[in-house]
Amino acid sequence: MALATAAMLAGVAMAGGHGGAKKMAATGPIAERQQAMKDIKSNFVPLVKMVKGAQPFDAATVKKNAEIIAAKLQASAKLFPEGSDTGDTRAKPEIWTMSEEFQAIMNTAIEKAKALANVSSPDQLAPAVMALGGEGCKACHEKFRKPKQK
Ligand code: ASC
Repeated sequence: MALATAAMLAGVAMAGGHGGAKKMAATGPIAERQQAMKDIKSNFVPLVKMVKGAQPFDAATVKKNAEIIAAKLQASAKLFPEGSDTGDTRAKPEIWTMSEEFQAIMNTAIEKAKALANVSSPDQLAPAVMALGGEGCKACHEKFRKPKQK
């Protein structure tokens, strides 16, 4: 558990590095889901900092951020319509060819976000953050997101 936690938190820290140059504002499901993922990330990062001890534990912030994450995951589940696999997107075709598995991971992520919202003590935080980041974010990205192109 300790090693897995450290590895995942390192991954999250690295994942925090992207952003950089702003692209032109776009519309449609691709842009909408990308914005949702950014919002999910910005709400997740403070909770990772709490796990690391870089920010004090605060149950109200955990609840608020996790509820936003759950709502944005629920919204994003509907932002992968047929035909939104081409253009400026790293979405893999498997999202549509294995859509049941994709939706199942989405549902797991939503479930884990809701569980995270119910965390009321510091000792519950790390496992709940790990479950969302690992079984939700990371599991889906590894299976259904293309690597970054240089
Ligand atoms: C993040 C981010 C992800 C997840 C993942 C969790 O902050 O951008 O994709 O956390 O790294 O393992």
